[in-house]
Amino acid sequence: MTAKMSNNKELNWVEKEFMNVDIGDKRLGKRLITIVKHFANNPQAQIPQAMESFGNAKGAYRFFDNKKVTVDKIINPHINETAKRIKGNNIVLAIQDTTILNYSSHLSVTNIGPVGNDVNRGLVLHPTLAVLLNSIPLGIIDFNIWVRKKEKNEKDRHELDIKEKESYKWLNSYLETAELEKELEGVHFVSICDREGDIYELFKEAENVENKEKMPDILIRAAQNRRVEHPQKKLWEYMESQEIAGKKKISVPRKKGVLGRKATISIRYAKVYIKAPISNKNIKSTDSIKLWAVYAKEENPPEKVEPISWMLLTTIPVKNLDQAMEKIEWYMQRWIIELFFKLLKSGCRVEKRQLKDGKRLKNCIAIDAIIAWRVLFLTYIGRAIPDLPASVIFEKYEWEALYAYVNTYVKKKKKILTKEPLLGELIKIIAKLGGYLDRKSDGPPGMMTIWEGLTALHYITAMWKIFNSSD
Ligand SMILES: [Mn+2]
Repeated sequence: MTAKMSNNKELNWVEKEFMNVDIGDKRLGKRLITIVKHFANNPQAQIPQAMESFGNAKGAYRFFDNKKVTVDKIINPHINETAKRIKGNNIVLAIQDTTILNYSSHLSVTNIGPVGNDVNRGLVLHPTLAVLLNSIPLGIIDFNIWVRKKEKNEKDRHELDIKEKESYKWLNSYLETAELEKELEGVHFVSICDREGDIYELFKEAENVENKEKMPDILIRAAQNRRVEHPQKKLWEYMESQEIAGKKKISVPRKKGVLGRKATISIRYAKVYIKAPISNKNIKSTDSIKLWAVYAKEENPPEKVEPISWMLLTTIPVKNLDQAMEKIEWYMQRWIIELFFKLLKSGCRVEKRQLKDGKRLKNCIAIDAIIAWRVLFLTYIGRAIPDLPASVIFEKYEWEALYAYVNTYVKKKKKILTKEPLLGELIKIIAKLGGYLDRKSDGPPGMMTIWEGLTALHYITAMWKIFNSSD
């Protein structure tokens, strides 16, 4: 970046997002903003290329290695800004999940640990995203990344307190979400977990009982056929015995080589009393926990397709078919966090980061996570509220530059932009720069085309600023 460009008075989103950064040293805060800006402009690139100069690249490496720099200090300004974005909303989904970052192919990386099997080494990442009911991801509200210790054997694991187990991550995210809820009046969170989050201790924490402070609700896909206080004795048997309340058509998103499709599901729901597991000696409670179960099952799946069969458990009362369907829709929003992981891996290529130490990698991944969130945010806000004025998200010089480029270079017309464009329109043009074709049959632009388009926008804007700089 030239001196001229950094003198520009208009703040871009990075400066706003990191307005209150505090790493204990002003220069480190400034350095962080420089790194985020460069990563945002060229997310696919390796550090030396993204940083655009040898000095900046060296600065980035020093930053990642600095003792004062931690993942929390990098991510906290973003969490605070996310909290501001959450304010004013009523129900917000707090979607948590785990992904493994595999660094086995990088030899001699220090401070990483076992992942998956005995051969693979890497880091474990467990973030929580705040997502609105219309799918807009407002940001990260909790972010944990760690080195896994060698797993204890199955028998010893049973003896452990939940706090000693890796599965505590689900509870930890839930409790952090509860803390945030206290700070945000009028906001209510629903913590969403996949099957791995089917943990009795989490139910206990979230349970609604009298004389207990209202906590965030949970919506979890069950994995275990738990004992229940009903004649059928087990959760699945109990729910199978319920009458089908109705059938609905849902869209199943595309997944690893399997195309997206429409599926008809039958829906059952019921109040359920879950018994405490007997195998765990650390759980003393003998009382059952009251939850609601929503059981969605695909009755006639197409051939060679894994049929949908979701057993959802929630603390939210489900008393009719609409409420049951609503919980299924909320659970399906969990897909957003899978997209977030995809952006981190194929967009930011976090597993290709050439850093020789786990601590440095963690700091770098915290930045990549904010970049990935931003692209996801633009993708969904462009779809959900396309009629917003563009200035809500973009700076004036960005759309001026974009329109000047598209009108004179792409369309070969000297049309001058007279008024501010709408957000949806602007995002579509950005996506076109990234290869989006915008044919009648195409859906709204996807995150990867927006991602590519943003990189192009950066170069267009940089040139525009050079030619229009007044000093
Ligand atoms: Mn998972």
